[in-house]
Amino acid sequence: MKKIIVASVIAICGCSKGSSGEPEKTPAISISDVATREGNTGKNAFDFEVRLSNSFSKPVTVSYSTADEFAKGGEDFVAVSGGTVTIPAGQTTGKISIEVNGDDVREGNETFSVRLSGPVNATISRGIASGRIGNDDTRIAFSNEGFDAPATYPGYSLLWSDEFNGTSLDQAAWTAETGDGCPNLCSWGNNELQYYSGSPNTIFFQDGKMIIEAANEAFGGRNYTSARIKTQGKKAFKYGRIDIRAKLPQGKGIWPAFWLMPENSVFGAWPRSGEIDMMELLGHEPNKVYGTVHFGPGPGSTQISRSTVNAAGALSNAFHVYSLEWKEDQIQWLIDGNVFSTISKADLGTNNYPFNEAFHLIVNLAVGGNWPGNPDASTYFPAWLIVDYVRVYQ
Ligand SMILES: [Ca+2]
Ligand SMILES: [Ca+2]
Ligand SMILES: [Ca+2]
Repeated sequence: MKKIIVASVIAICGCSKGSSGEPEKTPAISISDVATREGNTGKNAFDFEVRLSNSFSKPVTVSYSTADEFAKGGEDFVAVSGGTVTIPAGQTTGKISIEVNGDDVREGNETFSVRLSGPVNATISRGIASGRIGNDDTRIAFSNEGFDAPATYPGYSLLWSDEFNGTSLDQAAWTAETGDGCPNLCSWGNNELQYYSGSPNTIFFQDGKMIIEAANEAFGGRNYTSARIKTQGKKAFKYGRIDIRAKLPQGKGIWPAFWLMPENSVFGAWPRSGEIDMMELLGHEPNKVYGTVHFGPGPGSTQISRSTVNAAGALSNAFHVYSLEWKEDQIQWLIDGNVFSTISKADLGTNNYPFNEAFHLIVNLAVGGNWPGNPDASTYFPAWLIVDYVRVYQ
């Protein structure tokens, strides 16, 4: 009779009976997140704790598997499918150990997940945990392959160059702009999402290159950090040839640009004094480069914009040289020495031609905005704009 009563208790409350003779509660399992550094060599254990809400008189088992997020099984960690962990009777904690592959290459802080299923003698209260592999590296991996410009051109002499062979930004030539454009030009006038933090994580130097990094890192009220540098007040140019050798990033919502703005705005506020966009790329069209001029009476822009497609594929695959050939009443855009757009004074029609004045250079890496659209789940961060040199000939 007593056993029948106990059985009915089990049926009603899902309880079992412990050694004390009191009804015991079926435990609930939860798994905790892990966030730790990647490590630089070998395999490093990321230990996920599984915990029972209460001890139980029988062993508890639960299955687990890993799932890729930006961290990929086989590449960043050792994927597990159908693993099992047992928490012995009377205990409340167990451990799921996932092996993370260490390396010395700078990456984003990538995550994967560990998912619990099929509990025995327990229920699941928190069944998905995040494993965050923290970047602990400083150097990015890239090759120097690609087009390189000649060092000299007939009829030109080198006026100024930055070969980016040092370890910091040349303050005599460049200013790193900070902020989100507010209050005067919030979101830099384009609904861009990044905050130019000015931190060494957003501009760094490696192997004779300047690297601008856009990261999905919250800062200054924005969800992304990046960098923007300009020569305003330090280096301004009128006419000549400008060569910039660079490897461009790609990905939805990634928007690198080399562009020029008027040093003195002698014809008034934008766009009346003009804007020359030497190179722009929208990360979802990684093989296409745009060259544009903005002009006109305003307040909106009148523009002439042309593009060219790199037949060899994404411009992130190799270095290319982006150039302007700029003369009185004419501007040409080139990639790897080939002209893809020519604009002359006559093309502006009855508009004032503002491009026979001095302009300064801007190099930036934007995230999101009206033209490229915003990043999505496919966008890999960090994104890197790798610049080998800027050379100005006259
Ligand atoms: Ca590492
Ligand atoms: Ca790494
Ligand atoms: Ca260089």
